[in-house]
Amino acid sequence: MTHALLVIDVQNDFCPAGALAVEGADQIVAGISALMDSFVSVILTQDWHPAGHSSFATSHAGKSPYDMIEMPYGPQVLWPEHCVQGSEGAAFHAGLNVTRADLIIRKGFNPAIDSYSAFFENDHSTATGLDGYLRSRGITDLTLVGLATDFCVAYSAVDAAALGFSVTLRQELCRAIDLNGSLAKAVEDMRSAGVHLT
Ligand code: VGL
Ligand code: ZN
Repeated sequence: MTHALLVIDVQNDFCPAGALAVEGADQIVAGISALMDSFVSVILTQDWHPAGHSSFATSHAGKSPYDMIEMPYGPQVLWPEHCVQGSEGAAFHAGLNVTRADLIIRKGFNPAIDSYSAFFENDHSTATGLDGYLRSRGITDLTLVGLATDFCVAYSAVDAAALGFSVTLRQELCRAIDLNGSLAKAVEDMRSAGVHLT
């Protein structure tokens, strides 16, 4: 059994003062960096959108942030512009110990498809390559922490469990957006997928 820590999207734009601020996000950063010492492998994800990305409300005439639209792959929330490639908002929070990362996996770079999960884009079929990386390294168990509990963390946890990894979510080291009950739904989805929630 080899156990890795998967740190989801601890980036400036999801922290207070960021473009898509998640309440209390800065409170979990020191705890996540400290937790890295307990793992042989640490993997980070980084939301990484080109300018004009299809998940941005500004890319759709007449739409506002948090509106829903129908994309070819299903319903999609529209977001404020965030985590634009190379921007300060896309950079990791200064308190995150990025030195410990074996791998940084970027996602959301396809202009036409959003990617919440660290494993698949939102079409649920285009792979990011993380599954193959973990299997090649013999990693069987994952602990997840980061942002946001009800979007990128939950999608990653559910996909990881479905792919056969043993998945633990440290809820105290996550923070949620909680849009129209999305947190309660995400917790239920993770429970039914077999994710162990602490
Ligand atoms: C996220 C919305 C848009 C996340 C990323 O990291 O949870 N949420 N892009
Ligand atoms: Zn995003």
